[in-house]
Amino acid sequence: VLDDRPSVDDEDVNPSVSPHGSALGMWANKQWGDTASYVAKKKLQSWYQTSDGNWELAKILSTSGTESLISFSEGKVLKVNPDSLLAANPEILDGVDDLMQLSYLNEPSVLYNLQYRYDRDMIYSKAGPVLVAINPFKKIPLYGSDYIQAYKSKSTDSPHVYAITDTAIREMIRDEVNQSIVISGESGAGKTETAKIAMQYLAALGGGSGIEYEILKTNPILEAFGNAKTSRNNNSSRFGKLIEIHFSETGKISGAQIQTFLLEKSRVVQCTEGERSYHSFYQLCAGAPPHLREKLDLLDVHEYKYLQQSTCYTIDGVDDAEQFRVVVEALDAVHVSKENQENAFAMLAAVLWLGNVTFSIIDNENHVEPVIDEALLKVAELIGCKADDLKLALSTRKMKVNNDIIVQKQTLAQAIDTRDALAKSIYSCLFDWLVEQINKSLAVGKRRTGRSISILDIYGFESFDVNSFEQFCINYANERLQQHFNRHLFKLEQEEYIQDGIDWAKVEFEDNQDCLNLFEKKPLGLMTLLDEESTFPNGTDMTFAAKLKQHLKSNSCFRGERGKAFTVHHYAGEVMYDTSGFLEKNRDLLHLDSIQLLSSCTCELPQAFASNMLSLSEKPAPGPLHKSGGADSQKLSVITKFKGQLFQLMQRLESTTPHFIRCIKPNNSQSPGIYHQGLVLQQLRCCGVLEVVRISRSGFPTRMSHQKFARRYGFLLLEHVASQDPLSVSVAILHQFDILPEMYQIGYTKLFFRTGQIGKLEDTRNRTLNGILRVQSCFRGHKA
Ligand code: AD9
Ligand code: MG
Repeated sequence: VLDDRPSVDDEDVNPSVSPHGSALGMWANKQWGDTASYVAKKKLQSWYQTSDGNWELAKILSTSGTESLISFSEGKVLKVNPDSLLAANPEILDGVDDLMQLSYLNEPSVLYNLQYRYDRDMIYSKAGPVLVAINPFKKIPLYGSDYIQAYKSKSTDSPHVYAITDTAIREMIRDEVNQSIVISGESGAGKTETAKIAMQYLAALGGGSGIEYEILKTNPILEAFGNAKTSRNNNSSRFGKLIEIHFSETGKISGAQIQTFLLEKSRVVQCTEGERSYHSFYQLCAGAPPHLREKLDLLDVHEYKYLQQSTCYTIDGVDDAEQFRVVVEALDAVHVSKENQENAFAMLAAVLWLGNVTFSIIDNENHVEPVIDEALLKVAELIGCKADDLKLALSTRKMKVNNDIIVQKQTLAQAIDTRDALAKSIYSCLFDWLVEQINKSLAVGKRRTGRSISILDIYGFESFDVNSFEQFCINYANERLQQHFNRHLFKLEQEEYIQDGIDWAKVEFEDNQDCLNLFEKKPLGLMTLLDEESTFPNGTDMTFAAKLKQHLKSNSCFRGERGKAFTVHHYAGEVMYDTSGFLEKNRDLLHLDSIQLLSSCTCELPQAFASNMLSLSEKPAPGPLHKSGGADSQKLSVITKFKGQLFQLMQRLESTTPHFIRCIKPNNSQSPGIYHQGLVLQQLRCCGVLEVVRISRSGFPTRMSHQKFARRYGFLLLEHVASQDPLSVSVAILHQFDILPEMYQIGYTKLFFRTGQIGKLEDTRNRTLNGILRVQSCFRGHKA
């Protein structure tokens, strides 16, 4: 019996030979590709989706009308609609390195291929130009000097972070162009680990001066102060990071620069059950040596209110005390003096003690004052101010009424807000200060050579049951990055089409500009409306939501929801945002009283923080806000600042050659060996891997030179072609097989096809070849 599946005997089964974006092109689809009826007719091995959403391999036994009889490996037989079946690849293609090598590139085939590899600890695969990395959640022996050597010497080319990093180094040297490695994926997918693996490779290849050691040591510091245990990841980064590593002409690392984005401040003062605040707090309490413990009057973690909000104090398998020593060693490595280290730890202690400050009611209007107790005294001591000044800053607020300054007492809720805002500011200033210290150290001896490799580890697209301002910012960032990704891959496509002179206009390409416009457009975009409402004295989350509905209702990427909610149609799916807290988080005000308090402190760090904040803020302008709002630090709104940072980031990335890594989380329990198809599929769609496919599908992903095409299919011609040049033979083949004109383009050197077209030719070719082989073997048998 002849096997009807396409055989993979000779040469390449998939003739898609483009080195880049087109790679994912052989995506089977109902428009142009291997339609269900084709699959059914040919009795191909196929994918059947079971009621739980998973795909199972099935063999088609027979098909009549709208019914196919299929059988599964365990013997079960089922009657199904052939429309529900998708073509599966021949076994010989199981676990190919690059998804572009698959003959049928439908969703179950991609899922199965990645799973096949994952089950064998091959966590890296290529999707054309993109590296897909699936988190193993266990140590796998793929790293270290032997592997680095193997990739360096090119003795292996299986997909790996090392391989993509190696390409970046080579291209940087060869083309004299800066490179970037852009890592994306959901929380817990492995971005930060992947970034570290790439840094390891860069350090090994470009090391020598010792600066590479410092660069690697920035990781434990930033992770201590910027990472926390969340429900999704025990070591979740709560900030975005771009590290730019500079190289000398000889390819040696000469320095580095780190930029961070939008640290999640709210975690310092509030924490969900099961999660933790920043690692640094727990590390300090567990690991501080006796003299420091005494100096900072450290308590046990259980005794700090900010940390008590969750009953989670430890992380399985993590020794906070040991981590503290690692962080101190790293701080030493990046030349933060012992004195400054102690100053930094004092700020951590001050934040913790601030959380323990309590208030008591002082009059019958419910005004409060902080209780002068150990907590208040410790905070004053740690930041270097008088206890009375701290008490005043926490209980009163200076207001400007006309030209007079009046002092207003605060209610309990206001006082708590003031206290928490101070704690958040101290922490985020400390974080920025640390980054500044690191940058000073890494810049030492840096010679500007203009060559660098940047690694971007930024929060991935997020869609939860309830989405707030943080998700709004994160998803906006991802929308920007996605556009960068699309444009880059599309540009590569375009270049190849233009080079070969094909009609480019026929390739329609849908990008996410509409969604970006929804965010950025002036005067009626999400961001402008948010900023506007944030400065209105009477603006509330409710009025903000109402304005959005009023002005954006006709935008196709926007949908107003009931109450305070709205939905944005992102490239990765719809997300419903709840506007609760949007205005306040966007304003992120710290009262001038608090800033003045910090600047009056005798300690170095609070002073530095205050002058930083003051330099960021403009002079309070006269306006409606100040009549009723008081003297606040008037700085840029959070979203405007974030947008500015992102624009800068995009500009920087645009001037580099990008390399993309998409991290995938195979399960939600952070466990090894579990692969949830549905979860993986959703991420492939979200992080744009399937989007690359969609882009390529809208073009002509399969391409083959005239010669190769004529050689491969010429023997199938039934009629003699007068001219034997490859182009004429190719055209004759196209005609004989009735390939519709919109399905292909003829370039100067190559033929370009829509998805799936080559499949039919391949099928005929294979059956013809099999027929010939059968005749030959009969003939041989006869002779014998
Ligand atoms: V988040 O958006 O910052 O919450 P990331 O950064 O995507 O997230 P992270 O790199 O922190 O995820 O990975 C999560 C955990 O997965 C790590 O702490 C490791 O335990 C595990 N992991 C990730 N990649 C690897 C790997 N290549 N090998 C082994 C890994 N374990
Ligand atoms: Mg991370």
